[in-house]
Amino acid sequence: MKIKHIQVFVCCPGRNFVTVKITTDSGVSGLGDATLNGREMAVVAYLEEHVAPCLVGRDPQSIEDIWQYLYKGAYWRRGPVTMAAIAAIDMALWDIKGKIAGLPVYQLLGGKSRKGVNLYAHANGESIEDTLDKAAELKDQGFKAIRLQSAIPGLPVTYGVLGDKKDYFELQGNRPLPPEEVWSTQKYFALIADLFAQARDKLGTDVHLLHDVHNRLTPIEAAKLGKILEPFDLLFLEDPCMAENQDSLSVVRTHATTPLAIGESYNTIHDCREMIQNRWIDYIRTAATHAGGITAMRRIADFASLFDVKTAPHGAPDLSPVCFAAHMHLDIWAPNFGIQEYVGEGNAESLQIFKHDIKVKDGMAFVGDAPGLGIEFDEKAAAKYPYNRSYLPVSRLEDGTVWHW
Ligand code: KDG
Ligand code: MG
Repeated sequence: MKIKHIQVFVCCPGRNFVTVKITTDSGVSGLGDATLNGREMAVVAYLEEHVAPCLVGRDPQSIEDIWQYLYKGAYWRRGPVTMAAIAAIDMALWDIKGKIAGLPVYQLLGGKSRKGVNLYAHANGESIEDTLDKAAELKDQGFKAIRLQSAIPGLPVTYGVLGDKKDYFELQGNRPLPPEEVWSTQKYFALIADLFAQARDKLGTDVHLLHDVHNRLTPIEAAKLGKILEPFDLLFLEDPCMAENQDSLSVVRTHATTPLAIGESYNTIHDCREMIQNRWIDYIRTAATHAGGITAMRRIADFASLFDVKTAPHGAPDLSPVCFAAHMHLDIWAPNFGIQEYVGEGNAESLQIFKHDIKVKDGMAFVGDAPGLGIEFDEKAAAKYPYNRSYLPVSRLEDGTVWHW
């Protein structure tokens, strides 16, 4: 069997998604997600110009060899563009292998380690009250883990809260240039303990609470936050500080027992190796699309398991349903799986394009038994929603200094 052709589709059913389809000479095809929010077309060019021509004619079953060929062979290793391209090819090859074997991908990984995949949902509100009303609704729907984000009084827009957007699946910053947002650590600290104190009062102790800081704090501020939140028993605190220096997390660790999660923007095992082997984190949040596909995620999960670190894959609305399907197979297999981020099944436009057999009930997802990844892509429906250039926002402090978004 040989790879016959590789196509790259870009569609925008609310969010931009880059989808790779590999077709073999026997007619079997596979899908991969290559979406890199705000830099989509760089990955498209990388795939079309530099990857696809090298793969036509190769054996699609040699997943590991193709992964190594693209990673080591290019000389230029790592980075979000390269790794999103490798990831999409890798996912599509696992999809093909499953279809050839007549097995869902989780069976190829080693089978199920659990009956379903625990999810955490998002409660985002314009005030503490609004956030907690939404959290109570999610709890009633059966979610046992909820991420809380609340607008910060005195700031026009807050990360994780809708602000001027209609819904979560709408483009962020659908404007000619990146929107700019203002950040104040002081105003954030004035709100955050109250959010979690009131959450425990209203929601009780039988629900897991989570929170994403989105890299806004310095290491010592993050340590202070971890300590302040200890009484509210979070499942995890995500991205408390930017950890380009991985040992930033050791500062947080020294002062607080609030569990830490990081990794949604990391591209390889090397980006998180030190923080895993030093046990500076509790959950690794790499995504199949941004960290090199199923092959790389399996390696990260196995490495993390040696140090009691659990997996908690990124599940934002800017990862396509193809990535979510790949995560389902990894999550149901990984012996050290922790929890999966879940923002809903997507909008009506996206559901026309991506058809899958994943069922969500009582805060848990159940992966189907279709061979491969269990996801289909409707090319005609996708063509109705062309690419729409958009950017992630840029953050500035109140004095105008550019800050971490
Ligand atoms: O593209 C960036 C988003 O995916 C990110 O801001 C979402 O932090 C995020 C999360 O935890 O879902
Ligand atoms: Mg995050």
